[in-house]
Amino acid sequence: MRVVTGVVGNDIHVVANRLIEISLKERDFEVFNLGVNTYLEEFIDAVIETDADVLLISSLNGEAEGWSRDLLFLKGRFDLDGVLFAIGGNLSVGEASQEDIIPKYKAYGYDLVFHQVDLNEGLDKIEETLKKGKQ
Ligand code: B12
Repeated sequence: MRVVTGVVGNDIHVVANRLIEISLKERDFEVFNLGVNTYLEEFIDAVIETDADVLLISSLNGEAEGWSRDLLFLKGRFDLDGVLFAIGGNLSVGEASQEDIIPKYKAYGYDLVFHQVDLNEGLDKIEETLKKGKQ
């Protein structure tokens, strides 16, 4: 399975990004890591070019909330129905509950949303969803 990953927007928190790459490789994913400071359009280009099964975006400083508003528009322009869209990290600027954050990001077009969730718990859920097939 192929995964495109990276940190969205002008976010330079790199440590999680490195850990995610290592953890995905340990789980036998083929990883295309775009690193920090990556714009949504670049993620979509990479998903198309690599024919990825999963797009896994991180946001640590909370900027994802702004950038993600274009996701549905970009998904509408390309045939990305088979791709699993996941996002995780700190998904708000300041404090916010999972009850507020999860529906908001699902409305942006993500299939799986992990706000302040342990990385391995999230990766387990991604693998489980891929096994079951995206609904
Ligand atoms: C180190 C650090 C920095 C360093 C970054 C150095 C670097 N190049 O990486 C420096 C000092 C540069 C920095 C700058 C800033 N930072 Co900073 N930083 C941190 C700090 C202390 C640690 C981050 C870290 O590396 N943690 C270790 C990794 C392993 O953990 P993690 O990042 O949390 O990632 C884990 C999870 O989030 C999760 N995860 C991440 N992505 C995904 C995806 C999925 C799918 C899943 C399931 C899980 C998952 O798994 C990861 C691994 O366990 C945190 C506070 C903290 N204690 O967490 C603040 C923090 C992230 N920073 C913060 C802020 C605000 C900033 C600045 C805006 C500060 C400023 N005013 O300038 C700038 C932003 C710069 C930018 N353009 O992005 C805030 C963000 C708050 C928010 N979201 O509302 C935090 C939380 C501090 C705080 N409490 O206010 N920062």
